[in-house]
Amino acid sequence: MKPIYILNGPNLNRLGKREPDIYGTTTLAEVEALCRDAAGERPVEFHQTNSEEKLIDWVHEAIDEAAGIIINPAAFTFTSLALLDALKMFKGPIIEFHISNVHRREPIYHRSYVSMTATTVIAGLGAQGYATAVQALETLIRRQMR
Ligand code: DHK
Repeated sequence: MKPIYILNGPNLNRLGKREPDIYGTTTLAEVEALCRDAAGERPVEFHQTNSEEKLIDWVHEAIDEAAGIIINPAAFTFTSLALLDALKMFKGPIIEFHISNVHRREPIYHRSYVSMTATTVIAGLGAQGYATAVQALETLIRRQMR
């Protein structure tokens, strides 16, 4: 069974301490455990990086290995054409995930490059929402949606 890739961008390593009024108190390690539990038998590749280059390298790895991608690009959502170009190469379903409802925040968070290629966007469910995203991705995979 091909794995799902769950990729997290900059500053998400600080989850739990970072602006808890926005991102809550769940740590990234707890998020990873949530995802693995929700995935059941489906193998999970779970990564976080503050480097745009490394995030793109993991997308390239997913292009060859993954059944689907959940990506929280964090700030790179709104800035990275390179990340958009990499994600466009992926043939399977992509869920763009944000802990917060980015559309209810400052305007700088309203225009996502990643949304131009994502199959669907989940935003505002909080960190617990990663489990929902894993379940949703499994459905997209089984329905062979892109
Ligand atoms: C996380 C970030 O780090 C921000 O740059 C985004 C996103 C929101 C989130 O809600 O997960 O704007």
